[in-house]
Amino acid sequence: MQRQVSSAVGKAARLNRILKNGKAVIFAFDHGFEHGPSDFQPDRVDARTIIKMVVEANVDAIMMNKGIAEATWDLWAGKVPFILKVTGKTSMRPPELQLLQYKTGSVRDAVAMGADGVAGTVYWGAPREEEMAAALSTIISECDFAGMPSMVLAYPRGPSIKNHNDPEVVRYATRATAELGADLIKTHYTGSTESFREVVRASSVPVLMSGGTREDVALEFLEVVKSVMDAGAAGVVVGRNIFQSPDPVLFGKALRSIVHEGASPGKAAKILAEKRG
Ligand code: FBP
Repeated sequence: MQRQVSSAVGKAARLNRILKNGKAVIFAFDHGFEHGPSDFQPDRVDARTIIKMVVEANVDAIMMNKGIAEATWDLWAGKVPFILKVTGKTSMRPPELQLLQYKTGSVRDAVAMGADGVAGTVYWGAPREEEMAAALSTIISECDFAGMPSMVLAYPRGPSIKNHNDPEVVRYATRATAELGADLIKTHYTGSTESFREVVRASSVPVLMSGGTREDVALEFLEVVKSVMDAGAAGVVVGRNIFQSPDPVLFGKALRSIVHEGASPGKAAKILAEKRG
């Protein structure tokens, strides 16, 4: 085996903490910033309530902003890998600025916090795409230097994007992200196993599916998760479908059964009916 320099070792060690046998269920928890506290049920608006649940569900990593990570560190540190989100935007901004993410943290913060990864969003196709792509390019370089995995949320979004689930635009967005040098890519479902397989094939690095708004019928979401896993995805990055579900602990476990054990959606759905003591 060839000797590796320290930053390559650091990146491999951290990536192996996030991806177990190359797969992961990552919990996305940046909604308090991107959408506001109205995304959370009233009895779950305290971030600690949800973090406790997803730690119990044994998710493979949690992606969140700096302040929430600092306020909850005692619940997850040393138990669940942490990915620091370093870009964002609020939904309060004027409509013409909704397609722009700005910097909310740094790779230095991630190193200081013992993070296992850094995440940021690019809206491919947005009028100010170049600012977001340039910011992510710098973040990726800093991550490479620090031995820190980078995960890019590759979202096609802009005036010429009619449908952000269109297989061809998703495939273009993920390929452009891979060309920037991201280690992990999070993107939208394209509607079928066959089309998502083409997204995975064109991306060269692990691709994970982004959850989206909560499906009322849990089985339908679990079927989508199975579809992307069959397409060769490395897993899922899910927020609302977990934290808005009747039982986030069981929902997290159901997702893990598909991603890590290849369970059928029907078998995973049975987990949701289990009673917890
Ligand atoms: P969800 O699974 O809840 O969609 O979370 C994934 C995510 O990318 C979050 O990280 C982010 O806050 C949100 O979706 C963005 O949603 P949108 O921009 O579509 O409102």
